[in-house]
Amino acid sequence: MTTETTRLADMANAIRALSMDAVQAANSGHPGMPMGMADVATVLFDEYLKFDPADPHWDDRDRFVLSAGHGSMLIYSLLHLSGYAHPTMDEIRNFRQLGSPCAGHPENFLLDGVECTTGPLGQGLAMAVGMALAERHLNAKYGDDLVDHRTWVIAGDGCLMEGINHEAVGLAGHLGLGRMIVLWDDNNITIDGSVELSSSEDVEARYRASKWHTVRCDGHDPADIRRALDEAIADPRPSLVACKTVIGKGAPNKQGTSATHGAPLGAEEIEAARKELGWTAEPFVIPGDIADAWKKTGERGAAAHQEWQQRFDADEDRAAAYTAGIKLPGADAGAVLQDYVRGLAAEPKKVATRKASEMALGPLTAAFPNMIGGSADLTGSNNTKTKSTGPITAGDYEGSYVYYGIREFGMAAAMNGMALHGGIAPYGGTFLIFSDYCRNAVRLSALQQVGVTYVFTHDSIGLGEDGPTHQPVEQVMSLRLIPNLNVMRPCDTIETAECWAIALANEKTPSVLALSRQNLPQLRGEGDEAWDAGANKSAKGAYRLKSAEAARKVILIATGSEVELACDVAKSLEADGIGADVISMPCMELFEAQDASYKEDLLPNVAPSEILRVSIEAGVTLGWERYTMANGLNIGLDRFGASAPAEQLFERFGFTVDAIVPQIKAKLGE
Ligand SMILES: Cc1ncc(C[n+]2csc(CCOP(=O)(O)OP(=O)(O)O)c2C)c(N)n1
Ligand SMILES: [Mg+2]
Repeated sequence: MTTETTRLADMANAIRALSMDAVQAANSGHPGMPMGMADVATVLFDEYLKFDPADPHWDDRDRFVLSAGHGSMLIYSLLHLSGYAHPTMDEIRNFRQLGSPCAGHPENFLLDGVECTTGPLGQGLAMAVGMALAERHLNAKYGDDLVDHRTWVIAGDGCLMEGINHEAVGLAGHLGLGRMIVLWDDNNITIDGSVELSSSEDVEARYRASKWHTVRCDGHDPADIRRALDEAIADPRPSLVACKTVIGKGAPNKQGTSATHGAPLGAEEIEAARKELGWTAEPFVIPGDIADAWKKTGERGAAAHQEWQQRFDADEDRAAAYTAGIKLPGADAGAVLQDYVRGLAAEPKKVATRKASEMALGPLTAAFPNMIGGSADLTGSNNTKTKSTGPITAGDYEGSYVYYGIREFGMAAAMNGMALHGGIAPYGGTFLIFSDYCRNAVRLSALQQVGVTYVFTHDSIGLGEDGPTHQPVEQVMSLRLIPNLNVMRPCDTIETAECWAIALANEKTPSVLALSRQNLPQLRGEGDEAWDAGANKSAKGAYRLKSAEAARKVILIATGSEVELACDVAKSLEADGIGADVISMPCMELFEAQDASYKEDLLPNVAPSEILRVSIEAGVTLGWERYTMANGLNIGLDRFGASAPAEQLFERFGFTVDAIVPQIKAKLGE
């Protein structure tokens, strides 16, 4: 072996040793994948990846995504060995233990260098599509001098088998994202055993059919890996590099079998592997010359980083334009909407909240060119496109609207990738009912703390004739179950604008806007003539829209399209001398975050016999008891809808003054 081959083999074996020892110490984890892909990852980091451990946030770094997140010890080893401040060796020793940033699967919020949270197979690769798209978009705007990086992915058989892979690959191929390169750990093994048990697919043919370039290599031969990577870089299409590997490579008795996938190798096999690899160092000790080799690898990118900084500094105007252009809207969104909202106060508009969203997006997308919108083939229904948002195409990445096609999951994951890349505020639409198609990506938005805005329209039986397959019943409430997700269901034009301002202001919390298909009257306006961001009532999650006139006996709590109904119910009750507050609650999560006195003011803690609390929402009632309490009244829909015009459905399912008022009176004993 040449010294160069020995150097690379030693470096790869350091990954193998750390991986098997950390998994053994934790008595849980996945040694097979890191051991199998150690050689490929070593070549990638040593010669190809543009990165600088001294500044993990350097904008023009290559993005590296470990889509096969179960192989987390691979990325922890790479980060540690190449000189990132974290993880430290102690943190690796505490792999999978409470307090260690070396979590079971890589979490973007725990470690610099972990670009996204992976583990749910397929989504890392799909997020990488968004990262690669963000790079091309910013490159089109600011040029090669400032934006010129690649997106590298390590993916396993599982990532390529998942349905989302089809969506991601289709989108990347269509958009010609040639700077995305997927290194497939083609080891022919999954948990159950051989891939042949479950798949006969010609993966490469599928990729080629989707306008990808494919190439194969021996994943244990550095020269062959280099050849394939060079070919992938040279090809203008996105590339799939099928790296033929042996899972668990180096463990003499278990390698090549699913036994190495997700269990410690055991003391005996680790002993045998140490012999096989010629690795004599103690667990968690890296011999000096190998540590030095890795350190050099980590220092390689400093020069490129410096050159980038010089280019950045050389042109002040360009640097300023870039810095301003990648700044997220944040709290400025409220200011941008001010004149628009004041205009609504002066001149109310009766429109669907999906239309109100489009109206708010008008000034927002004009003011913030880095808002990248899109829809999963429902642009005209989701009202997500504005005059300012031209399409992004393979020939022109400068636009700011993505035609995602019928790829809800792919869209949501790509939006996560764009947000994680940085410099972009993504939003995208589909019907609320199909939020279930992309739900795990919505969950990952929340877990990863990224500011993605989901424009989910057609939010109830109010969509009418399309029927129960399309009518959300449980979706709004079930989205509320996801931590760190603001689920907002505005009732009119002004609340919709307020919700947009909230969504953009919360850069670490994603938002769902649940919007109506049907027109809704504008209930707000009075007192909003001088609206500004500080007057955003929706920001408290709930507020009193109307106060009881007669002695208060009822508090009506409603969201979205049912706030109008709550107002009508209140009017009817007042006519009979029963005082009723109406509380609009566009966002439960934000209301929960308010202090006790604000909550107590809205929902005083008195017995239902004194003040009855009633919720009205055209969806499942489960969960509303939190606000209406044991003896409250919950008006909702605990069954599937039906196919008919919306007005008939609201009538049929009891969302009328005539149906609700008697129930309230009965509860009050009147
Ligand atoms: C969406 C999803 N489904 C199932 C799993 C559980 N899981 C983790 S790894 C794995 C097998 C993956 O096989 P492969 O990608 O070939 O990994 P290898 O065994 O080669 O390391 C499965 C089913 C998961 N993490 N995500
Ligand atoms: Mg596999």
